[in-house]
Amino acid sequence: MKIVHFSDVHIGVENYGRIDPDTGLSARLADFLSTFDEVVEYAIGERADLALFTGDAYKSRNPSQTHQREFAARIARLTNAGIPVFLVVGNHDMPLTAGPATALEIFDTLGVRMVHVGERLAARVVDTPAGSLQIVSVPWIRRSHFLASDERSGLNIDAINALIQDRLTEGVKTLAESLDPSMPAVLAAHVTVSSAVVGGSTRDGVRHGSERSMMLGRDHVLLRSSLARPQFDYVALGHIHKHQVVSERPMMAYAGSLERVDFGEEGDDKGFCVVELDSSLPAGSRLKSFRFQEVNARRFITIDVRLRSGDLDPTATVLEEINRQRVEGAIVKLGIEFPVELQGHLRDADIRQALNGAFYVASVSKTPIEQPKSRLGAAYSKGATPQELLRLYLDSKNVAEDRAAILIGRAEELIVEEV
Ligand SMILES: [Mn+2]
Repeated sequence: MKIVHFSDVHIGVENYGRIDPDTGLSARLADFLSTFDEVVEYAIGERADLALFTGDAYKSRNPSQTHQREFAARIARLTNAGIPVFLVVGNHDMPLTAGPATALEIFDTLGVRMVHVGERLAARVVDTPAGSLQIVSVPWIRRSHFLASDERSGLNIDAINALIQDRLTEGVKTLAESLDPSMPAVLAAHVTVSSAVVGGSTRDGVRHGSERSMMLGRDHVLLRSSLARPQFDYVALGHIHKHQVVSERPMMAYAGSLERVDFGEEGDDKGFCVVELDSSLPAGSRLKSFRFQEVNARRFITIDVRLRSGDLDPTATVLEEINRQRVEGAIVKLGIEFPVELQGHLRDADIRQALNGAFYVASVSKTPIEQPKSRLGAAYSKGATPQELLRLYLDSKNVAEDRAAILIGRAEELIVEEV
């Protein structure tokens, strides 16, 4: 049984893109739809038995009609090819209050054949071309939906989250134990798992990801052990945009988002998971293969150039750095740091031209940097000891040698005390 697990499609994210004057649509919409198309084409081409979506179809909980049409068109391509689809409701698909519809329940309302919506914590059996599969769904949980107001009264957010975490853990355990061990079973959840790396990583190692900026408030977090029940042959996760395998027994993975939302995801691979189960094996051991299939997501590139004083052609140095990167078709951020003496020596038109092939130039920043003015500065940057720095300072102030010796002696006492 072949399962294509994808997640966090987020149709409607339109930053870093221009509006096409002919269609009135953002050029970024085409990006998000085209990676989604890659998933659909893969599933059809490889004759997948199930397309499993772990939440966040849209950016907005009130997606535009265009966004809904494009999402539905791709779901229809899957089902028309005979591939059943399971959709877990994510936080972006869900209204803030309990009354309004979720962005996905229209499929249930219309009774669309072969489309199943996991809008609550529940287990159900889905028929696939390779036989039946049990799916336990854990949609996003909103405090106000999940707990009655009297249960929440008097509790702070941490206590409410703890209650939700306990309930979900207990609920998953009960559902897992109720499963038929003779039939394959997967868990499909839109949730943060405590050991997951939340952010993407940039080249400088700073972690900050779009999922963090797209998540509002403080959310409940489940322990890996809450989901890693032995009854599951695979645990499909959504919500965190960075693809990652959270555990291997049972195999538990975030598919990750299909497109990068911001520069925090510059270094992250984007794609979806392909999971094969062998239904003939015993419960919890049916995973035959797992792999990550990359998609052709729009690239984000940060170019940092630090010019040195005495550079005779700083523009050429910047262009060289730009040309070393693959800016063609990318969303680019350029940062130039230059010594103040080079102020006014950069040819902006040439730099703009070098960025012409980029899909979108997010920013070009030019920051003048002060040069070290004294010997102190030069020594400091070399990692001199505090004693050496003090010696330099006293020399620069022309302090008499005998007085300098006393001051250095006192300083050493203080430094030793501090250490
Ligand atoms: Mn989410």
